[in-house]
Amino acid sequence: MKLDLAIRNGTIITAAGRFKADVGIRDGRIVMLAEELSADDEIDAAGHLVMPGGIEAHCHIAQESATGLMTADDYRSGSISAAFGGNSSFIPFAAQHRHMSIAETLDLYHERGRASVLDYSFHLIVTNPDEQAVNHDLPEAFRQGITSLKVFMTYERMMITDSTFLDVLALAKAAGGLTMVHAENNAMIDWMSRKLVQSGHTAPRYHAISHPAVAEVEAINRAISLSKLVDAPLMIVHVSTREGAELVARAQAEGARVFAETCPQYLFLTRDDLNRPGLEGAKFMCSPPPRDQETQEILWRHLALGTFTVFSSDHAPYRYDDSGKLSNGPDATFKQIANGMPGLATRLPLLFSGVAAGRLTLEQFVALSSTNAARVFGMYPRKGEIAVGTDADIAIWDPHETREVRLADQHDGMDYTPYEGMRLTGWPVTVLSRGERIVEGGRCMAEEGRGRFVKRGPSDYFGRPGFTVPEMDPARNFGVEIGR
Ligand code: DUC
Ligand code: ZN
Ligand code: ZN
Repeated sequence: MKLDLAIRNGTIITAAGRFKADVGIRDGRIVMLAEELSADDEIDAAGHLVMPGGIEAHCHIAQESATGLMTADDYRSGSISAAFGGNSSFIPFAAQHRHMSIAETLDLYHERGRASVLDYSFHLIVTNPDEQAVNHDLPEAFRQGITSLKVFMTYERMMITDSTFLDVLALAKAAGGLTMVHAENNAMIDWMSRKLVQSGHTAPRYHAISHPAVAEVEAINRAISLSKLVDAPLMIVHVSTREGAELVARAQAEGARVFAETCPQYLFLTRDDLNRPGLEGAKFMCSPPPRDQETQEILWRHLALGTFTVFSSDHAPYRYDDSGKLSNGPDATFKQIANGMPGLATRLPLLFSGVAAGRLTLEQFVALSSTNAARVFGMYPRKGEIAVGTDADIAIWDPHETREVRLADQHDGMDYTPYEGMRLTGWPVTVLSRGERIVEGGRCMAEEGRGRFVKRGPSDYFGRPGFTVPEMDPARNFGVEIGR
């Protein structure tokens, strides 16, 4: 068979194992895995690792915050930055604000997504799950291949009640999808914040204090309990605490379809990073906030144990200027400063440092960076796998290259990186999307708009049987529709 491209002499790593083979690509897909392939166009991957391109499953691109601040990245710059970071596709959020219908929200983000160089989908943030949404708009979104939703348990302008959370969980379950949740107790944060601000504690470092670990732990416990009641799958995003991870692990051991994500900021930063002069600490403000070194160690362990299904950047880019962090001026309190930090390009090199340090195997790296996201978000095996028939979405890594993270090397719209100066070993050298080189030799070769919307299917729940609450037996009572 005539090939368009052959990747020669590399070591292929998948979530299931590793082997030496060449990769034959034709019409954007992998068509052969064999020894000694040849093509007119070849990439020599000797000494390099050939892995599924990363799938960034949590990032905020061309998204207005609840207070109207626009992120510093649109789909062009965001996707290019992600490509430099070893990603071949990404799933940003399409965020409903309360004055918008779901249909309007999706139209808006489909328009924004057109600029992407990566293949993309959206998780739909739902802030107003009224009758029209639950009975019509959300089922329609699932039909269009948007099979994951996100809800908030905090932020007055975004949060939903526990009761509507149950509606969303049951609905997503019936459609074979997945509900994601930002789990923090709103009242605890609000109460802490008021006390701090009233007593003049307004600097960025008080942001971390106003989001205590217990606020996350309480909300994770509640979210898991709600998902158990209706036996519905749940993904807890950006878990930052030891007890939070332990609640997830326990629910998984019970068979519940509970999944979780953690992010680089919880492994590489601590609350001390917020403690800088003036408003400088705002660069490290995100919710939930970074914790401490002991927690970092425990979260690394839960990554290796499989408690976390995905490792995402939570790229939420607000510049350190008046378009972002400083939009409320130099005297802003921590409550008036946008939450979030960049990380599209650094997520995978940071995670790879865990391989170099012996914390993770290469196979775990692939699972956490790509394959698991493809599975749980309904894109597998087309994405996230190296096998005959899959999209040729491939990242070729040099596991020995050591580089320092520097703002000057970033391609996003930001004016800082929280990881400035970190020396990391292991970097992507060539990234392919559907067989096309999108990054090579430090250059982006992709044309704006080449990315395609990926129509996703049902989630793969990793064989978890679910968790049935006896009182909620749908055969005997008025239960929410919970077909398996
Ligand atoms: N939650 C996120 O998922 N990202 C940024 C800020 C937030 O609260
Ligand atoms: Zn969140
Ligand atoms: Zn986020």
